[in-house]
Amino acid sequence: MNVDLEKIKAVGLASAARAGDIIRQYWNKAVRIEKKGAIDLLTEADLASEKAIVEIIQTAFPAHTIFAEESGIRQGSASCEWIIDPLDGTTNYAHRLPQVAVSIAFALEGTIIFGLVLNPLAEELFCATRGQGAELNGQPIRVSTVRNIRESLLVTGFPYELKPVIRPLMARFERCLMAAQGIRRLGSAALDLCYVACGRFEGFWEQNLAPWDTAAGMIIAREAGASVTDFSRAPFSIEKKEILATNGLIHEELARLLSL
Ligand code: 2AM
Ligand code: CA
Repeated sequence: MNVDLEKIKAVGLASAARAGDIIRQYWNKAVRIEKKGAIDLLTEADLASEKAIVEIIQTAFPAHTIFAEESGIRQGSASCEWIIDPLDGTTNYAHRLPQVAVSIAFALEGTIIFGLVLNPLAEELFCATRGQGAELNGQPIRVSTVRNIRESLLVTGFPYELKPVIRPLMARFERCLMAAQGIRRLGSAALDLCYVACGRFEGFWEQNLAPWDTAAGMIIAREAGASVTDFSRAPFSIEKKEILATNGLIHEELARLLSL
């Protein structure tokens, strides 16, 4: 099947720009509001962002499937699918920590061929097209060249529902913490993947993510030279519950630390 990739990119970028404006507007509105009020604004920002993205994409491509976090449904032609997180890093947003993103990916017959992750507060736009590399604000990006875990800065995330996974999660965390130069926990899986892509981190792992958390970040990381697998080194797909993304050079070592 043939698609107009340039139009897909243009529409994806236009919808992200609109969503970014919305997220910034609510962010500025929330300055004088207490935390409880901030949570309502968060929900509003989340919903308004998704509504804007969906409207722009549906107007341009009425037959495409849209799979987005808040509506969570898949309808339309399965061969062309948009996978959308209108506001990744929601807890950060509620606490006014500017580590948030809009994440938009496009899949053709099940293969992601375009992805973008925009942090509208930091004004950083990551994007990638399959086979054409990855960019940050228009400049090509690559993974880091650090070769061992001892010199690596790693990033991870914790799921909302901790109880079922707390023991293996802490065991993995302990092993990696003892082995690495340092570990960060920033709260947006989409940005974590992009930070591996541009070499800020050597590796990222997390369990219990949803497809919209990883779809765009995964292609950005891969196009920047990252290895992206599950914890057992099998190729990652967005339906999987575990993700391990590294600069490639520390992949084996980190996978070994994660295997319990
Ligand atoms: P969110 O901010 O959109 O909810 C934090 O560890 C990262 O994981 C964020 O990207 C967060 O997305 C996501 N996340 C955490 N728990 C999740 C869950 N149970 N389902 C889906 N995504 C989750
Ligand atoms: Ca998310």
